[in-house]
Amino acid sequence: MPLKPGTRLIVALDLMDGREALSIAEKLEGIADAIKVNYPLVLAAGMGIIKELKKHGNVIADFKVADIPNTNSLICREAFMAGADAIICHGFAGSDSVRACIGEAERYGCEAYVVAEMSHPGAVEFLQPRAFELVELARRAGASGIIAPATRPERLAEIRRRAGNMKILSPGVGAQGGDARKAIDAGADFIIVGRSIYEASDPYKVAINLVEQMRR
Ligand code: O7M
Repeated sequence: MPLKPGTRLIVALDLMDGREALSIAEKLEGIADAIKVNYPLVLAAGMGIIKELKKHGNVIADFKVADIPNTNSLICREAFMAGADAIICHGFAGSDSVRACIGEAERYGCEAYVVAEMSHPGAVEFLQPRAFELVELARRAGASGIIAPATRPERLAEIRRRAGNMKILSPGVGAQGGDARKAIDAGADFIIVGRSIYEASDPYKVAINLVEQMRR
């Protein structure tokens, strides 16, 4: 199902234990607009975890796909067949590689998102100087949205101006120092939050608090 802004919260479950991930997903049902799975969880628990998590909401497969078009297609197909609603790919591999992901997404009635600029400090070395071009590449290829950093709200705002109708998913809130409200004010449609939710003694409380900050 396409991602629609409800609470605007996407929870990143970067856990190494499938049962723990499922237990948190269950607690957050209805609060998170989607659950994001990345390699740590899939490598530890297997691709079957995607179907299990789907019982509690939309699942985004954050495999940051960055290969030749044929390999990208094969990876996306596996993710969608496993039940993912969306895939995340890198744009730096080029427009043909991105189009391969979008093509598979369309075939399965799913979505593809492209990383424009990452949230960590090292992103300024290679990604940031080309981020606006990556936004343009994603827009032209027909991506559903892009990834832009909550850790740099001023960059997020610049990227929003260039993103047209594309949705912006913004990681970096909490553990990486970004702020939910500032990310939304800068133009993010969704925030992606991992550690500050799944490492909390009460993940529900932290999640609700973030959602309230974004509503204010
Ligand atoms: O809140 P955290 O820092 O524990 O987790 C953030 C999540 O977002 C984690 O799953 C990262 O892999 C992901 N992420 C970033 O932190 N920075 C990025 O630039 C991009 C992503 C991401 O989700 O890309 C799709």
